Amino acid sequence: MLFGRSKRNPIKIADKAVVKWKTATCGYCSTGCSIEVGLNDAGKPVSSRGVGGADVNRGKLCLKGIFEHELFDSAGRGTEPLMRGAIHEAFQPAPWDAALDRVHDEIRRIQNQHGRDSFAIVSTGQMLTEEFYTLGKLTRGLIGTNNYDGNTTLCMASAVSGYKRSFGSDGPPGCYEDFEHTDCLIAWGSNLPEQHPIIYWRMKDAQEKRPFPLVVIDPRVTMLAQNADIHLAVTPGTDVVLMNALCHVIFDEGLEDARYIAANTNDIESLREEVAKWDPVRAARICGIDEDTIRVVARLFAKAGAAMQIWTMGINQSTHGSDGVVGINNLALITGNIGKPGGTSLSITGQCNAMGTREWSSCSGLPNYRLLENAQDREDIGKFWGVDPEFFPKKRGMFQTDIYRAIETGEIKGLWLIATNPMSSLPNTARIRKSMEKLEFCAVQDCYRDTESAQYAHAFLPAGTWAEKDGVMTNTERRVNVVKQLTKPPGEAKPDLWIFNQIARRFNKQNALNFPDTATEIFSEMGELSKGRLADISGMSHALLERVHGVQWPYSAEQLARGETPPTGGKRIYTEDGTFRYPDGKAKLIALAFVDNNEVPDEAFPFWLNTGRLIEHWHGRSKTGKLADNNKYSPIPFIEINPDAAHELGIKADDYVRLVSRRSDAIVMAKPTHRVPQNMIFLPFHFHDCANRLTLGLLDPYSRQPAYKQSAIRIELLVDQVEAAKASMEMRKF
Ligand SMILES: Nc1nc2c(c(=O)[nH]1)N[C@H]1C(S)=C(S)[C@@H](COP(=O)(O)OP(=O)(O)OC[C@H]3O[C@@H](n4cnc5c(=O)[nH]c(N)nc54)[C@H](O)[C@@H]3O)O[C@H]1N2
Ligand SMILES: Nc1nc2c(c(=O)[nH]1)N[C@H]1C(S)=C(S)[C@@H](COP(=O)(O)OP(=O)(O)OC[C@H]3O[C@@H](n4cnc5c(=O)[nH]c(N)nc54)[C@H](O)[C@@H]3O)O[C@H]1N2
Ligand code: SF4
Ligand SMILES: [Mo]
Repeated sequence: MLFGRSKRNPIKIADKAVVKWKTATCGYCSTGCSIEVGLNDAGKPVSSRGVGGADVNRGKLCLKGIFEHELFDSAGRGTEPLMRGAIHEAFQPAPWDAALDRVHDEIRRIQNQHGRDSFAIVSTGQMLTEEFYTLGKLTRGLIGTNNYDGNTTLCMASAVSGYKRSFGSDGPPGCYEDFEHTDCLIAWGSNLPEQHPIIYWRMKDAQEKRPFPLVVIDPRVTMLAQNADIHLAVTPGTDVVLMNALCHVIFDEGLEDARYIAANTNDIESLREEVAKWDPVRAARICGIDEDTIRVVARLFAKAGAAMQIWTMGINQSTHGSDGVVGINNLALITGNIGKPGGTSLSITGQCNAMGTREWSSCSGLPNYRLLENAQDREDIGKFWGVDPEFFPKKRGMFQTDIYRAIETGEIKGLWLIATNPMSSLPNTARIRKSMEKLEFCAVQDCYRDTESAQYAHAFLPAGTWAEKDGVMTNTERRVNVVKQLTKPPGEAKPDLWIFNQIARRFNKQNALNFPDTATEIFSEMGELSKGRLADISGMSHALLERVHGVQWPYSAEQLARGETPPTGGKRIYTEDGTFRYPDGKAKLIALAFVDNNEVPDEAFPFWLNTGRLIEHWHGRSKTGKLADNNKYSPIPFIEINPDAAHELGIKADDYVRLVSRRSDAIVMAKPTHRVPQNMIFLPFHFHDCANRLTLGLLDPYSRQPAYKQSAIRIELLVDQVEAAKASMEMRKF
């Protein structure tokens, strides 16, 4: 008798009747996977698959990329401009010209009445680079407000600030290929298998071929921690103490790379002096990692031929986010692990184009890492754009988190939100709601009209998303990838570039500045501006990027002329002595004092509230909440809670509970799991009006990034489970 496979019906994959495959780059996370989207004979996108020949993903896609084509006609898309007089009134459809005139007129009215910085613009890491560049030109060159920032303040700001403090410039030095060369990997506050599944696969694949130890530092037993050789469940918010203790052991045991330090760094003495105070015995009491483990990890890291560190939000989203990044860079610098194969400090970025906005949006400065504080940079860009350099501010304006405080105080009266949803993503929602209600005018430009923030808009501008547009994105490893339009935005919705150009026309009455219509023209303008700079892209073109599935910057016109094939661009930066971006070419070692300023659990609020992500969802779920294939995995808000803690509180699996913080409350389902320690819960922040009702969000002093992962709460079991279920349903929205 035959059992098993031969007796079962073979799996049948529905024939989607694809007649043509077109390439794009995934628009969710910063991994930068190359996708092929299948179109049927009516030209409708019906299927997605990974591109085999693409170096990043080598044929693979994750749960989000594989269903990405479904979002083109998903529910809730914005299909026509909408306007209203006040936010309690109903929206009325409006012609584009009327909506665009209104945005222009309100910006100028508010600026004329209250000063040019009283209107703020908050952008994103989720548009295409040519769109960022155009918005930057419009804002810096014509509108002239200095209060212009991106949601990257919630995400990558600490990495940017830490890279600048250590190396003199932003720009991640390593690449994915480093996994293939490393002898030791430390991952700080990063859950790769869920948040960057294909980077994880690259890491795992490399590790299987050439084993190296993986050390994971995360208070949760994440999926990555389950795969670790050593897991350090650090006390939340104390990574800097652990970093100092690792440095302490390295110096104490003479494991540092003295040659590298002498040739490439300044200020070793002040670092030595600070870390001398952090012997593992003292550090253990604060960071919760025992002294022997600290010594083992320090030796493992320092003795490895090439050692690599990666990190994500467990470090950046903290009151010591910028210091945490500097601490990682300190460890890399004292062991000579920058710019060499397998030796790097690689920030894993967040949104698909978090890098593109850093390079080109002018949010914190001027294009291609130029600074408002630098007279030559202002001069150069002024000349190139045809703007009087005196029109530019001489230092950067407010960060997104400070813009909201300035709305509270009345300093800022108007706001244009582009591809970001602060009512869901900023900490302490009640406080954000008050600010949104106070605005004299708010424009929301989004591809979905049903976002929480659109409820506070006076004008809604419907935008295209992802492969409804043309342009490039830069991924975690500085690889510039191209997206080509596969389908048109729904209804009257328009690509963001079109919207910016239309608004620019209204400000650009004398035609002093040039705003090209197509992404390819803009890309060549950017190439001009990048010549000879750190992020040189002058050798790239859309056609080349499409053909080879992305090139890493720098890739200059000279490199192109030399004719390397296939062009790989700059795999690593800072590969030679003296190439850091401080004037003397050296990096800075920076002493890090530990300031214990978090809201910590106490008797009234005895649990740490840790917030983060799930593989199947994207942020506020404006996209994944509408796609059944994603949403089915976690349609309602829930917490991970330790089974012992649940037992003590009388909570059973799947009971609804009320979470209470000093700010507000939220109702969620309890899922007991040993992933979290007894004094912590983990709450995914994807659900409507939930996690950020509770968070405090203290800010990092350098990056102004909120500490989303350290707040204190208490948990109440709800007696009436039926009522509780209803209340929780309110939070699912989609
Ligand atoms: N599926 C999916 N993927 C995504 C996203 C998404 O929404 N969904 N978003 C993208 C974006 S924009 C970003 S920024 C990235 C985020 O990617 P990740 O940072 O990997 O994701 P998070 O879940 O926010 O947080 C990572 C880990 O930080 C840990 N952590 C909390 N506190 C501390 C601490 O004090 N120290 C340390 N060392 N660790 C701590 C948490 O326990 C958590 O496991 O993901 C990107 N990829
Ligand atoms: N509690 C807690 N809060 C957090 C975090 C956390 O870990 N915990 N993480 C923080 C981080 S790292 C991030 S990055 C932020 C993300 O915060 P948000 O930026 O607010 O998150 P999204 O939901 O991705 O919002 C993007 C919006 O842009 C729209 N959009 C997408 N593509 C396009 C496009 O091409 N054009 C236009 N015009 N619109 C588009 C989407 O529909 C969506 O409404 O959340 C932060 N908030
Ligand atoms: S890993 Fe990131 S870029 Fe790749 S398919 Fe998944 S969401 Fe898209
Ligand atoms: Mo992010």
